[in-house]
Amino acid sequence: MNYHVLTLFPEMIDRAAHTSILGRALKNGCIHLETTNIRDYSADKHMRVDDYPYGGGAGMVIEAEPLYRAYSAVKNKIGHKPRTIYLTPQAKVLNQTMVEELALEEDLVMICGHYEGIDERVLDEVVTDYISIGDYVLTGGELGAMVLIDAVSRFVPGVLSNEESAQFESLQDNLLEYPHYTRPEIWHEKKVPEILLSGDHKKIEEWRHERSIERTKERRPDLLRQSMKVHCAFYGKDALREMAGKLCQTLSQYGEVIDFNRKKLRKQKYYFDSQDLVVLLADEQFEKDAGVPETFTNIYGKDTPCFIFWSDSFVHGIESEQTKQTDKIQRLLDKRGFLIKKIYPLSTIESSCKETALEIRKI
Ligand code: 9D3
Repeated sequence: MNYHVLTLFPEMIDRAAHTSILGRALKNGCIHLETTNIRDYSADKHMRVDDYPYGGGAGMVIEAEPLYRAYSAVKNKIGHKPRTIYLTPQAKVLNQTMVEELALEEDLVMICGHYEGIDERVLDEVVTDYISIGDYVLTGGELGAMVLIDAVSRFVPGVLSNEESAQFESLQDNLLEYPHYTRPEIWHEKKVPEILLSGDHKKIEEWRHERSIERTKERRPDLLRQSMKVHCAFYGKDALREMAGKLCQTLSQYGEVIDFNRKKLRKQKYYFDSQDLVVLLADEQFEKDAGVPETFTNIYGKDTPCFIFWSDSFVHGIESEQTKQTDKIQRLLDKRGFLIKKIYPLSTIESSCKETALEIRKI
């Protein structure tokens, strides 16, 4: 990942970025950072880059031309029009989904304003994304850029060690994290919860999930309303089990994998509601065996969002027989209360588990 920051105060970025985990990542080359002082591109003999606002009012406005020249230098280095973020309070507030999506870029250009703002005309030409870091007022965009760099870098391969890994995020399930404890067992007469000493991993996981929900209810009830339970149901060859497992893990810390290959599970009825997210995976085996709906006839939704990964021949099926079958199951799921969000070819799941997860989380 290459970060390019255009700012009037490059030392503010440089200092912060060369510390701790980011400092290590810069040293070992996982990330690169180049700060450009917009002032270096001033055409003025006093190196001035701002002027009074047309229409009057308090403060100064950064001129279009110096910023444009600083930007062009970076753009030429990159070789194409880059993803260019203007940090501003007049924008959508950054969240984890946006962070993970930005982490897929090779280059990120960030523009930091100071004073009242920047001439709108240059922003119109170069900015691809407007991002705020929260609903409060800062003195400039530098801390915003720093927050973005910090959050994005956690998803750049090699930045975090295995221990620090971004695999299981506290925000991944829209639930807050459970409480943590370490030695000693008793501190200020407070004992560590008994269950954590039991060694019963299943019980511990259940306990942690309950504490997560409890804590979210108390501190962030707004998150709870948006949180989803993920179920990945699959039917087909053994390879699917692995895919379903991997996707489920990427989507949710507490996701559930349902194996429809087991006859017993196929007989059981499944009821989902609108807080559930159901992902169905099926390969050609499904097409051969079941005659279409048999396998997924026992699932019932209630405005339940649903993603389907279908064997590629189904998705791209030109032969009318296949299209008919896809239609049939689509109608069936629709009647059952599922909202089919998207149907993907199964092959895309393997190559891009991560991108797929992001796509799914956009709903
Ligand atoms: C005092 C001037 N304000 C008028 C009410 C407008 C204003 C301009 C520039 C307010 C703050 C700033 C500087 N802030 C940022 O550049 C900024 C920011 C922020 O202030 N809050 C949240 N996210 C961001 S990202 C960049």
